Amino acid sequence: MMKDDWFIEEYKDQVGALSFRVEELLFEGKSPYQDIKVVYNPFFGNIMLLDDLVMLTEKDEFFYHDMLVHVPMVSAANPEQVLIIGGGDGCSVREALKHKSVNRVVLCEIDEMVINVAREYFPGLASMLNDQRVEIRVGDGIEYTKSLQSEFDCILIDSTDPIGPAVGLFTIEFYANVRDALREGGVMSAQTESPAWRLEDVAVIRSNIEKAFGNAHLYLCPIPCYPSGLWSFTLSFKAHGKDPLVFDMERANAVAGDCTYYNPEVHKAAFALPNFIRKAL
Ligand code: AG3
Repeated sequence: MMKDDWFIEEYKDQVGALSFRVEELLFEGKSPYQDIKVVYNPFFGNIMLLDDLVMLTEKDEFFYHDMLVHVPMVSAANPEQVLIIGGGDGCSVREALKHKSVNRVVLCEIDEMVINVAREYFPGLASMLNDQRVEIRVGDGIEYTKSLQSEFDCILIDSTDPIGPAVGLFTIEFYANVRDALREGGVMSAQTESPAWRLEDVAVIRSNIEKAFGNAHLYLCPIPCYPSGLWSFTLSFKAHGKDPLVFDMERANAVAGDCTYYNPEVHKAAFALPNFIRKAL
């Protein structure tokens, strides 16, 4: 919500909030799925809010997108075809295309307005949406994945929180379809919420992923602009018995040269889990 010239994202049960001073409200619109706002803050730059939840800021979107994308990409055997569910802002597309092996990226975003707003208010972040290797599908990622069979090397679930239209993106059925949509050697990574403030939810989501894949490796990253500042992702392999700490070092080093957050050491360290999280999983 907005209060005076502050944007406030209230935390669960309204015990606290994350807030930014808003110098200017640049855009406000209602799509069939959500309320979309773009606000400007002199430190963070343009900020995208969906239903009054922070999705990204120009200044620090790199934490999230580097870790959502590069960890699975260097873990996949040979990522040529990439599917991104959600991610209409284009940042995950941009990161995926940093990998030389990629020849096709399908972006399946349910809300066309997110894509249009990204193009207009975040042109620097969204520019790779125009790359010729990118196929944009405006539609429901749940329905789309149902129709796929062994097609992608890497699938990235760049979703909003598990509310509204995104609830279905956190179910065993959906993750099982994602698994079927992967080729041999394929890998999935999903954003899986804050273990600091929604630990029970994180545990349920991770367990859903494990039920579908037979393996689910939680990893962490600080995200200063999301509630609590601590975020989780979950990596799963189509194949069984894979070690998440074994990945293509050469490709990891190569892409790290072009990253603000990601490097191979950060990749390994991200899988180290604090005791309270270990205990909950
Ligand atoms: N995906 C949203 C992650 C969840 C943020 N949650 C929150 N602020 N309560 C971000 C999409 C960016 N590509």
